[in-house]
Amino acid sequence: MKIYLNNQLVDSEDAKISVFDHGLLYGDGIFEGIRIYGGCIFKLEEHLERLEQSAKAMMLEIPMDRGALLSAVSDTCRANNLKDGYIRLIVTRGVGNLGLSIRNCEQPQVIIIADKIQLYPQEYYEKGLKIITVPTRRNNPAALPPTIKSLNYLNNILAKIEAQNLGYEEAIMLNDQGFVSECTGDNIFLIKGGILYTPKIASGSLKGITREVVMGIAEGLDFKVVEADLTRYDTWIADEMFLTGTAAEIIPIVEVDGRTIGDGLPGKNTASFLKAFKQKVTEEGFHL
Ligand code: PXG
Repeated sequence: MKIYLNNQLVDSEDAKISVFDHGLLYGDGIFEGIRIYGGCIFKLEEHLERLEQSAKAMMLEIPMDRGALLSAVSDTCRANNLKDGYIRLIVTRGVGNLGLSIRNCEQPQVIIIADKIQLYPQEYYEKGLKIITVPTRRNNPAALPPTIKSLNYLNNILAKIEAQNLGYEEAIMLNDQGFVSECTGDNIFLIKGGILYTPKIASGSLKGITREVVMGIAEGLDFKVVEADLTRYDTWIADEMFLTGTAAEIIPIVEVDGRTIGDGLPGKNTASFLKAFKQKVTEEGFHL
């Protein structure tokens, strides 16, 4: 496998970075998870835009412009003959000394991995997923904006550990006001009375690219979309519920905190959203 590292494609055994990289020492870096479907990179421009915004927010200078990043991502896919899979684009603060200051980190590192995707078990899509609210709250945006897709995922990992300790695979995270924010690696949607609801970004969620795509699909399916302050109660009484993310695409939720959602089976509307999404990924994208 070829890895993109510092302007070149190297063998994975040679793709090594320094132990003094602040990405490792402090989680000081950013990333994007991107899908490639049938040789088309899905929403590449949107992912690059979010990466640039994450960089700007943490005063990290990506040493490449949009065009160079786009070429590097597609070159890495081509070098690995990857037509369907997962692309991990990472920018770290780079090598510095043992201190938090970013001033001595002179060269941010750009790393691109293009590999096969580890898909979620088919069972999740057929039977739906049961999830649970966990005590760990989503980062307060005033402390660490969840809109920055940083290498610092400990908040989400702690929530995932709590869910797994309780026998669940995914967790609902609330914000510090008690409103629903997101899951550990996916955005949340629910359908109630023919309206599609999702937590506001201000609730402390990532501005998911799949979330945006789903909101676009809703228009075509004649669903009104409302970004709202949602409570646990709102999720319990939903007619349908699903999660969205680059890896997950759209996963139906059939139980929250022991409460059955709808009739306990993946919802019909959820299936329509997934069908429309699948269609989009084959029709739209950046051709290699
Ligand atoms: N919230 C969080 C916290 C995420 O990490 C999403 C929502 C969904 O965003 P997108 O833009 O993907 O629709 C994410 C995305 C991984 C992996 O390898 C994680 C994500 C995406 C792809 C892979 O764990 N998280």
